[in-house]
Amino acid sequence: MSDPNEILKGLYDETLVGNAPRVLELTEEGLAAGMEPQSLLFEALIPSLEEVGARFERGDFFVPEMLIAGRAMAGAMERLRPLLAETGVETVGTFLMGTVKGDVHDIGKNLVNIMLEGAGFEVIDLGVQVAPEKFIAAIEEHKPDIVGFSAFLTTTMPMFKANMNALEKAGLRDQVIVMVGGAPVTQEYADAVGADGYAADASACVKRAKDLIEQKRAKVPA
Ligand code: B12
Repeated sequence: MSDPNEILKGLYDETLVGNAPRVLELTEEGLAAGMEPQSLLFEALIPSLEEVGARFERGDFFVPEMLIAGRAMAGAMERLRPLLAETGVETVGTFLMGTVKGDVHDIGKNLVNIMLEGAGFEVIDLGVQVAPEKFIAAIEEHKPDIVGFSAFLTTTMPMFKANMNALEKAGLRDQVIVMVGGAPVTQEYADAVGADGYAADASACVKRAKDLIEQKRAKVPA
């Protein structure tokens, strides 16, 4: 198969049913046909996962379906990662990232990481279910420019506030820029917890992260 539209449709359909081997094959076929990695991601893989979420909401899909679709997408992401994150770019800053405690969703976070790496950030990923103490220890160790908290559940979003409190308590709040994000997060929520920045998607996150670093560097004399 080498027709781009058929490849995109195939990727969408096979991600929806969680056929990981076929998703990987189609990803290879798309790349071999000269398609852009971004096109595979934004025109097929992400819309498919959005449909998975919609079906879950309607009660047509359950957790296992969500899980296998997520795995199928993650397999393709592994293949696309080095292509999306072009190397050789000067380091813009250090970004420490993690999914908050109680939350295992990591596809959105991983996508943000890939885009940040591609834009020249050094990314330190703490993984999922990251407790406030772990964020604090990692900030003390790595001294990042930015820490990012990712949450995909309305029930885990309050962990942002818990993390902010832990930062205050450790005396680190002024030393690091805080960004928050994840499917249910809004600018209003980010403001309410006192974060410095929010972004709805990976490319907006890269832009906002760069702006926040520039603003901070402009304030602090070198
Ligand atoms: C795949 C998936 C799963 C997989 C996760 C696999 C994995 N490794 O991530 C599994 C099956 C494990 C899962 C489990 C659950 N899930 Co789930 N899951 C999803 C699904 C279908 C896709 C999520 C996803 O990866 N989307 C793709 C990415 C690319 O999303 P994105 O939002 O566009 O990401 C961008 C932004 O959010 C932003 N961003 C992300 N992180 C950050 C961080 C920062 C700092 C910034 C600035 C930006 C940023 O940039 C990203 C890239 O552009 C969503 C549905 C949906 N539409 O979101 C439900 C969804 C998130 N899950 C949901 C639920 C309810 C659950 C469960 C509670 C189900 C259950 N009963 O067990 C459990 C919870 C487990 C837990 N404790 O965490 C609900 C949440 C509802 C709510 N209001 O809280 C959703 C919305 C489904 C629904 N419509 O009901 N899930």
